[in-house]
Amino acid sequence: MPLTDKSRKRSIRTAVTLASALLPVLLGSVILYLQAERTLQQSARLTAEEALKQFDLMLDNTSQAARELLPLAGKSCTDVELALREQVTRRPFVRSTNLLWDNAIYCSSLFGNYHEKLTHTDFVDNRLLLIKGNPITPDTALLIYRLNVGEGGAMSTLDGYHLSNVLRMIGHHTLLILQVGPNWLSADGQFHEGAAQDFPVANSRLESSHYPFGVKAGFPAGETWRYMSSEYPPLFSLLIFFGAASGVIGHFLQKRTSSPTHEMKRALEAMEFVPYFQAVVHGDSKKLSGVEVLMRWNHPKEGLVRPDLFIPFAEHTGLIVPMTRSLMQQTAALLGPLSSSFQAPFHIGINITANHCQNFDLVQDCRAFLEAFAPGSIYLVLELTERELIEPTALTHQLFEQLHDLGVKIAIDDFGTGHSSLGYLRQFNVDFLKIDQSFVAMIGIDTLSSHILESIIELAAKLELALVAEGVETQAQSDYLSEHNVNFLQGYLYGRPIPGTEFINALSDH
Ligand code: G
Ligand code: G
Ligand code: MN
Repeated sequence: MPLTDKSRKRSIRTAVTLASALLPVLLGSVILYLQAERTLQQSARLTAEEALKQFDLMLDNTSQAARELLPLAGKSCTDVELALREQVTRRPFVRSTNLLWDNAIYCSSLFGNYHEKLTHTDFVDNRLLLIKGNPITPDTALLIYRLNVGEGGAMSTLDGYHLSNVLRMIGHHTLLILQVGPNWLSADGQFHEGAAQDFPVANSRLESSHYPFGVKAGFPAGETWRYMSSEYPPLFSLLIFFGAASGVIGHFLQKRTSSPTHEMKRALEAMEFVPYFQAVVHGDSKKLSGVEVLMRWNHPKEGLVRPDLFIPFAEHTGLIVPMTRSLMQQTAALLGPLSSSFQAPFHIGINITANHCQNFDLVQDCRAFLEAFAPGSIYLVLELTERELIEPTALTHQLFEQLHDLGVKIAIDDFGTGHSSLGYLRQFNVDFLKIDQSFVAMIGIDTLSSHILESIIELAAKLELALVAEGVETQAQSDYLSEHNVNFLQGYLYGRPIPGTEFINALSDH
């Protein structure tokens, strides 16, 4: 393949292989990450629900004490002191009970007859208050439940120790806090003022429907990755396996798709094989007599590729046939519209190979080609190289007959380098001999080559075949060939092979 920059191709291929390996791993990781987030979200919610239920139960029990004591509010402390203590003993979470009158405690389970103005009056929903501690245990948070009727009231307090225990035990791996109005309690038993911040991962907040408090559950930053690394190693191994498999598949698929045949078929469909035109001039007047169509591969990455690099392969695979067809169609589309302005029949040379002579498709291709031109405005010349001669069979005999009937001319290309016999030249109805460039290059340099050249010229004259000299580069060669009556000249001296549009511009300039 004509691939000049192999290392770049290889690095692209490596990149594609890597991408096909990484893609499943990355996609899978994203899915696992989302799954882990979902799992943590559910876990946080369940934990919050569990804690809420537990706190509701504890408050049910505690509030019951206040409810039972409320009718005693206003009564003499000495008479009801025992009832207050009984509630404390009977109820597991109740630490103390109090009776109130006119927003002041007048009776307490701890001190009996006692007087203290209430310092906190900002109970949430008039019922619940979380405080940092009281004068007896200033560092243990307390949750106070209060009931009021008129001036009388009853309070029961719940020890923060029990609350933080619940937060710790239910929370386990989950971070959990209890929020009561503007204050909150963390699992370490610490009292905090202000609203608690949201947790970085899977934050979940629930409010009790019975009491004015809420709980918040969640996880510290980075928990999703920690969870994945502890729970998903088997899935990760599977992902890596899939990644490796997909990488291997990607690698082989690429190898397949970049096979030369595939690449050339792609190029054919993409119309990357384009015609270049090289002028052929009359030997005497040096006026333009026609062109030879030379194929070029306009490769998107490799640039312009010379035919010697891909034609042998195209011949080997038989792709040369559709490639030449495309070349003929493009040439017809370019030159056809100009044909009415051609004065003498314009020679258009197309190179064909033995592949073209295996069936009659070539006749159809030539007919379609000729139809694109004004009648009689061109000679279509098929150039057959002498390097590999076409075997004369019944089929080829018929084929060349039909081509002849169509008015198609035949040229033997690279003449002098092979060994075509007179019988061969006659059998294929040859019209032109194209003298190989190697003989032209030796004019005035090598006497033996000059002799061969002269014999070719004589032979052509005897057989009444027109002669074309190829590879004319110097004025001396041109003069020599004109003196020897060579009919047509082709070479850099008159013009290099140029793209279609350029050739048309040059044509219309003349
Ligand atoms: O165009 P360039 O100068 O590179 O030509 C190199 C060789 O490729 C020449 O031998 C020429 O005959 C051959 N070649 C160019 N175009 C075609 C084509 O369309 N078909 C075939 N079979 N050979 C071609
Ligand atoms: O089909 P054929 O093998 O005749 O193709 C002609 C070949 O000769 C093409 O490769 C074309 O580019 C090349 N060519 C045409 N004119 C000249 C020239 O003057 N000098 C040299 N060196 N090559 C030429
Ligand atoms: Mn040729």
